[in-house]
Amino acid sequence: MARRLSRHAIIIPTYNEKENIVLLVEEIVKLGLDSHVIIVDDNSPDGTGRLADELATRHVGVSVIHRAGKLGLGTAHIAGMKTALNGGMDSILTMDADFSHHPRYLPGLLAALEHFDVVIGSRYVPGGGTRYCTAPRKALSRGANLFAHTVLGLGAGDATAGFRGYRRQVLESIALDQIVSNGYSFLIEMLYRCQRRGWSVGEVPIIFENRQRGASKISKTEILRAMQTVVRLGGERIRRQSASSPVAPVKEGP
Ligand SMILES: Nc1nc2c(ncn2[C@@H]2O[C@H](COP(=O)(O)OP(=O)(O)O)[C@@H](O)[C@H]2O)c(=O)[nH]1
Ligand SMILES: [Mg+2]
Repeated sequence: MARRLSRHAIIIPTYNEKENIVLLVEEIVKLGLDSHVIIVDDNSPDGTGRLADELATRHVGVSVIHRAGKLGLGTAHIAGMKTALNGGMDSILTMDADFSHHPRYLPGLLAALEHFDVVIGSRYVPGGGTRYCTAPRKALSRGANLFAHTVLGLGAGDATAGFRGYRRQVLESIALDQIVSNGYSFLIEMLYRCQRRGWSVGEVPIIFENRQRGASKISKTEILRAMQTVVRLGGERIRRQSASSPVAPVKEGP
């Protein structure tokens, strides 16, 4: 029987999420999971960091990492991951603060982590989907996934989702400091590195609901950077493949 994972970290990066953070964390706490919430706030001008501190005072299972300014989604995830690893957590989950990744899916993600090394809360498996998303937003997500599948050979249906769980061994196997992508391309690069290391990836269907409160931080620059990342990793992949065998394609190793 699979080992029960006893201690989980839930990392929530925040930038101007004052309308969401308290509601979200209170809802997570109510679930009564054996988990510790780590909020990574980048000195949000709207005071999210102060609200996060109040949550940490109210709940022992909540802590906050404060960073000096908007340093990006990728490094926020990494900061949370390092804290979770240092704290001895068995599994590390990541989710957005805006309820697009609803806490109701957390138990399912944790259950799936008993069978897979990495799990994704996925829009693009049977039973998954999106709600209240605009056509351009849907097209962007579909396009980014298509690009990541074709160029990087990523197997997961939803390679750009930030709703994930990793077993601690997975994160220990990846040189987090060497990940150069920040922002949204970080999510693609992480998945690429997990797949290359041979870790198993499972997907749990979720309905991704576009945020009802606060504003999205995704920008045109971020989208461009994500495309550049896929091209860079695609080049790395081709170089690895041609170096490993001139005759036949070889399965990618760690
Ligand atoms: N700490 C931190 N959090 C960020 C940053 N950029 C975005 N976020 C958070 O990351 C999550 C995803 O961002 P969001 O704007 O919802 O992106 P979208 O869902 O793709 O539109 C949210 O919880 C944001 O508050 C950042 O630079 N630093
Ligand atoms: Mg969002």
